Formats: sequence, C-alpha cells, structure tokens
Amino acid sequence: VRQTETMTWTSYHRLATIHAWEDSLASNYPDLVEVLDIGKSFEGRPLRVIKISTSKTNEKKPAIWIDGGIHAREWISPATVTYMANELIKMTAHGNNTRLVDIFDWYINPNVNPDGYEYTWTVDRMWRKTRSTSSTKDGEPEKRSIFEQIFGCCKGTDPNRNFAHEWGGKGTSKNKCSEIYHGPKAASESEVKAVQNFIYERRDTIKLFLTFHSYSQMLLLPWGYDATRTPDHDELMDVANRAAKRLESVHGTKYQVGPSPELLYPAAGGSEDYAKGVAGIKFAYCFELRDTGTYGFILPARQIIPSGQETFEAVMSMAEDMITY
Ligand code: ING
Ligand code: ZN
Repeated sequence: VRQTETMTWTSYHRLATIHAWEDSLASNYPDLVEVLDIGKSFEGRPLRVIKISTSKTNEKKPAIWIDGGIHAREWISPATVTYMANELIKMTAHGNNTRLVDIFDWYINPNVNPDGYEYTWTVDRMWRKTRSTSSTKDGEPEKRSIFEQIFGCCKGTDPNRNFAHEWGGKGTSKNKCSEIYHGPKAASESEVKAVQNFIYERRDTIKLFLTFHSYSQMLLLPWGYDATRTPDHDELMDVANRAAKRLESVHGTKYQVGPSPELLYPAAGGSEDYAKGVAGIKFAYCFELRDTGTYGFILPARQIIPSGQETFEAVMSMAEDMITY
C-alpha cells in the first residue's frame, strides 16, 4: 500500500508528499499553477518546476527562478522553498498583494536533486551529491573497480560544481569519492542539464535567479568561482542588503551579505555563476539558510515556518526591486 502524507510545514516530507502537493496545487488552482516536467533524474525521478503565473498563452512576462534541494542533506531548502511557493499561491488566490504575480511569472523547482534527497531519507542522512555513476564513454556504464563497488562512497557528483561555468576550477575535485566532485564533464548530471536548459531558454525573461542551500545564514552573490568582483557588484549588494534587512525584521535573524570567496570559500561550477555568467541573468544569488551551526543540516522542523516567513520577506524585497530594472 502506497501512502502519502499530506503536506505541512511542521515536519519534513518525502518526495512523494511534495509531488502530491504540487499536483494538488495544479488541480486546485488551474488558472494560476502549472507543474512543468523538465526532465528525469539519474534514477528516473521526474524533475519538476511549479509555474505560478497569470499570463495568457504566449505572453512574455519577466520571470523569477527559485530552486532548492540541489544538495540532498540541506532539508530546510526544499521546506523553505515549498513554504514560499505556497504563500505566493495563497496570497494571489485570495487577492492579497497580487502585484508580484501580475508582474512576474514564477518558476519554482523545490527539489533539484530528488535522488539524493530520497537517499537521505532511506540510507544516509548526510548525503550531499547526486546518485549517478559516471560513464567512461557516452551512454556506456563504467566498469567500477571492486573497491568502488564495495565502498559505495564513490557515487554521485556535486551538482553545485557541475554547472558549465568555469567548470573544474577552484573549490572542486576530480576525485569521484569527494563531496565536491565536479563530475566527468560540465553538466554531466541530468538534474543540472535540466536547470541549465530551462534557464538558458528563458534567459531573456528571467530577471532574478535564486538558489537555496543551507547552512550559514548568508546571502551570496557572484562570482563563486574566484574572488574577482562583478562589474555590477554594488548594485547586487544593494538589492541583497535590502533583502537581508527585511529578512531580519521578521524574527531578528541576521544574514551576512557578499560573494562566497569573501565570506566562505571559492567554488567553481555553481548554479548562480552559470545563471549570471552564461545565461546573462544580472541578479543571481545563493541563499545559505538557517542556522549558523548549532544544528547545521539537521535543523529542527519547528524552524521551517520561521525560516519560510523571513525568507519569503527577503524574496518579496528582491522581487519588488526587480520591478525597476
Ligand atoms: N554551500 C555552497 C556550496 O555549494 C557556495 C556555497 C555556493 C559556494 C556557490 C560557492 C558558490 O558549497 C553549500 N552549503 O552547499
Ligand atoms: Zn548546498
């Protein structure tokens, strides 16, 4: 018997529950919500994007991209992203502050790495990467050594080192067993390829790209690959600083703002670098959600709603700023 819990934000949920909730949104709000299928994961799970839009067919509105769950163990990310999608839908459906959905189409992918996410529920709570095994020749499965077959540690690519921008640069590893393995080639992971294709095809309409990780309480801006500042660094900082201030006003949670090499470490092949460097999306950011290390990746479920509330305000601030760009 296959059972699916109902979606809440008082506990974390399996992928099946999240997918069932997405389906229910599409059937409850047919004029507002559509679930797009953008590909399949390595293990064959659907890769999905929730489209929240009041646009007519063929109408080209500016758009906002939000993703979560690129790293499997960062459970607060899909939880916060689904919370925000739910708020946006409720708000619009009830006619409160419909402006940001009138102006923008919203594309929300809460589970970029579904195989990894399910693996954190069934086998290893601290898994980070995808669950792929890389091939030597295209399409042909690699013959893994007895060592690799016995010690299953050598599976998976870090999807946030696999994007096609400065691929293989700083903060990445060519060792398959590494947590930051960059994969056999740029965009080798179907999960990464699906996100790349989606945003690249819509590069003229997507004004804001937001990717959600945990933990550290930081709002990171490009570049991630190297400590060189972008030409529009000051503008990106202004938008981020306003968002961090608005976030703090909700529960007093403090976020640091800046490029990753200045606050954390350099890392090449990240999604927001691809968004800015290849797709040309000016405003591309990475949120590192709660907390600063007390619980780390194992953030208690009682923090989902507060995290969702404060992060939603930050996203609203950024979306409002996009109106004038
Ligand atoms: N942190 C991010 C990581 O992928 C990051 C931080 C993002 C660094 C983008 C550089 C560029 O390592 C987590 N928690 O995954
Ligand atoms: Zn992460």
